Amino acid sequence: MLVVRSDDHLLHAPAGEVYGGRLVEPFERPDRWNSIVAALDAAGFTDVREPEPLDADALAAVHDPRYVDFLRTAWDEWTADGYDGDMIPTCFPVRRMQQHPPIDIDGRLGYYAFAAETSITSGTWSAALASAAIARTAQGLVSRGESAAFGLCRPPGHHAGLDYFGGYCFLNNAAVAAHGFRESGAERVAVLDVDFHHGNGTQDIFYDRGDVFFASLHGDPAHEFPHFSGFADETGIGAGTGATCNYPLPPGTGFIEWSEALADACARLVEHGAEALVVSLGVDTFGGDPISSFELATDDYSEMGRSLGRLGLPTVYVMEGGYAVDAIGVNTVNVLVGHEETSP
Ligand code: FKS
Ligand code: ZN
Repeated sequence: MLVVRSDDHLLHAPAGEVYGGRLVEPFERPDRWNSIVAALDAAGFTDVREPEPLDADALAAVHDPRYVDFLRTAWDEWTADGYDGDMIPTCFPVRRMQQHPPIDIDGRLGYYAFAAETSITSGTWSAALASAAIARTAQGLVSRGESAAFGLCRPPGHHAGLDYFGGYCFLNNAAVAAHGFRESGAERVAVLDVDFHHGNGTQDIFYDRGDVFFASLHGDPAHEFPHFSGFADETGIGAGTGATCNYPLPPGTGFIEWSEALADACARLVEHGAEALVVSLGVDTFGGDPISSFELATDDYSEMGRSLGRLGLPTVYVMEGGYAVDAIGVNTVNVLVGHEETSP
């Protein structure tokens, strides 16, 4: 399987993450990438590509252009205001407040954020842009005939919505790939999100579209981040009615129960007539993950990959979460190897 990756991820390295009332070392940090690259190298994934620059309309298709402009200029505006720390949102437009982006950068930061654990730094825009370009490049390679490709995206993307960031995500890499498949001629596309956390951003972007089916298996939002999205009764609206499918699962979920949900999601995406597949691949479902509560084991990821490969669809994997840094490499690679074992 082809791998697309870039050193530009290093440009996004926030100093801290607001967690438990403290500023801690971010869970989503650059050495995650190294763990995955080491495991890819060890497993012989030697066909490695750099991302091609993203065409101008690729982001506008899945994000509000004003939000993209905000991300592009945020750091310069922040430093022009005299701040020298990372950008951490602190004031949000909740119920009954005005839903308009103000002029002040501190206000716009809160307006475009849905959570405060995620900082914007001097290099965040460049890293996020490279990450989206990785997803788009991987999709392009698959649309031109590769059966599958892995985009080692960092920062991740599935929490980034039409016009908001949070949950370590800025640009929605999976959405860029899914829309790319549509542009390249697939009539119907599926995004399958196996990260521990609900892919609220991807759901948001495609909620009213019938051409992109979205299914997510995740920790029940009654107990887990992102807290306000990912319940079973969220099923799409308008033309997208029935094209969103959520599987909230309880803390402690192991591979047997998880696999039942996966089988259902796979049946649904096949029923939907998907011609191409984007997998939001997070491995924070691992039992040893420090911020999640599922109990998957390293071998389970091989079986997961075999199930996904059996779908026989042109497939782009985009990296999402996973924080047990020593294990995320082998867990990720096991999915890709499993896929190759069963895909035609
Ligand atoms: C736990 C606090 C959780 C934020 C978790 C963000 C998860 C991000 C992710 C992504 F794939 F996007 F990276 N804080 N008590 O893993 O879904
Ligand atoms: Zn996650």
